[in-house]
Amino acid sequence: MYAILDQPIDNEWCFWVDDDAFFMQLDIPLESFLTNVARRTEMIFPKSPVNPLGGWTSLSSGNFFFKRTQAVHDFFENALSLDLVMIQKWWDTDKYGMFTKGDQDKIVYARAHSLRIRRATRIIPYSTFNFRPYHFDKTADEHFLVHFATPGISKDDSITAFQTRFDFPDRSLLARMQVSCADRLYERPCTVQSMQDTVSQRSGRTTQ
Ligand SMILES: [Mn+2]
Repeated sequence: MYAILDQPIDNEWCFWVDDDAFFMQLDIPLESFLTNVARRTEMIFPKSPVNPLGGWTSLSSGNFFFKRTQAVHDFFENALSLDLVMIQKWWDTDKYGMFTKGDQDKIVYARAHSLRIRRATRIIPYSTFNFRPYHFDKTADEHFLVHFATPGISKDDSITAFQTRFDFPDRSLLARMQVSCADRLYERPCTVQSMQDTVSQRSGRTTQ
C-alpha cells in the first residue's frame, strides 16, 4: 500500500501485481481488461477462487486495477491506518471469506465502510485474471496470470512444482535472492540477514 501511496495523482490506470504472481500471456495487453469499464469505476478487484481446502475471499488484493485518483489515494491511506485487531473483531467469515491478517483485510473493511468507494469499485470473477497454479492443466500459458497463493505449501515450493510440471528450463519465476538462498541452503541456514548480505554484495554496498 505504501507503493500505491507513492504514485502520482494523474488519473491513469495501473495494475498491482504481488511478488508471488506472474503474467503468463504476454501478448495480451492489460488494457484489454479495461474496455467497457464505467466512468465511475476507479478500482477493479477479482474475487478469489475457492481453493482446494474450501477457502475463499470476497476480493483479492494480489492483482487488481486501480486508477491513480485522489479518491483512490485517500482510500488506501485510510485503509493503511486501520488496526487489524479491530478488523478481525468486526470480520464476518460468511460474508468476506478468510481473514488473511494483512492489507487485503484492511481493503475489505475500508471498502465496506465507504459507499463512495463501493460505487467506484468493480468486483469481477476470479476467472478474469486471478488464476492459481491448480487452474493450469495443459500449458503454463493457459491463463493470463498465475498467483501462487496456495494453502498448505510454501510459495517457493509451489513455484518450483509449477516450473517442474511445465518443464521450465530454468528457475526464472523464483526471485534471484530466493534461488541464491535455496542453492546455499545446505551451506548455512537462510536468514533475513543472509538475504540482506546477498543484496549488499550484489549491489556492491557493505552491510552497515
Ligand atoms: Mn499474493
